[in-house]
Amino acid sequence: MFDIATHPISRRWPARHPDRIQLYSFPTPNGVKASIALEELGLPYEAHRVTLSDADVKSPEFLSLNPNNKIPAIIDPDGPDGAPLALFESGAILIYLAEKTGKLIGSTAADKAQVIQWLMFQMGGVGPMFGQLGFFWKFAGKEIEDPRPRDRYVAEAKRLLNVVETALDGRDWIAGDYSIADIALAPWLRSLDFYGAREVTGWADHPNAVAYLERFLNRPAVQKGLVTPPREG
Ligand SMILES: N[C@@H](CCC(=O)N[C@@H](CS)C(=O)NCC(=O)O)C(=O)O
Repeated sequence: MFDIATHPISRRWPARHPDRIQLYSFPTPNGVKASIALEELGLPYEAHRVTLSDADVKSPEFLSLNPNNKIPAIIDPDGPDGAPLALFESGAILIYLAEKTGKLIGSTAADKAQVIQWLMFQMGGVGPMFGQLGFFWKFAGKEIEDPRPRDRYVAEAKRLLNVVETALDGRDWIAGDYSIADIALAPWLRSLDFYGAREVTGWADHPNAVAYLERFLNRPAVQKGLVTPPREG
């Protein structure tokens, strides 16, 4: 059992409201999953900005919470059996928060299995592949002359986009009802715009996905979660 006040993370990012869930994050597609879920579920929380710079994510204080040096991470002071719980990996955080509240994770065992299926599809497929696409299309990897890595991730992103497009036929949300699977998936669909990769992946030719993202972005909790914690300030 630990105390938020004495946890090493608090040396750098002290809690003003230690009774609330502490969120350590930055508004990237993975980071906003946690803030959007907290907003959607109405859980009181305090957000700390941990940038992607080594000075933050590789600081001893942050590594004490996530040895994998990636945002998001949380501490729930009121975890299972009332003991504090520290957690990293956005998918694990989404499942934990949904189970804590009994919301956004399906109401039957079959629904829950579908939600987890699409959540894993995002965690193991869309996130890593779109992330690599971003690297090879927009960031440092675009200077690499060999076109094969770029082509590979463009093709994989297109393939995944088609899976999403087909799955959304006749449904508003990826697993049926709105769930943590949407909170995981939609921010990554949004990232194609940030990567300047809408055209190359044929985004506009996927009307179900386009309407889905708009539906998601219209939710007030999503709008709040997308800017929490603020990038600057
Ligand atoms: N599988 C992890 C991935 C998290 C992740 O990639 N976070 C990125 C920002 S989107 C990060 O913190 N990068 C900093 C670094 O790698 O140094 C999750 O879903 O939580």
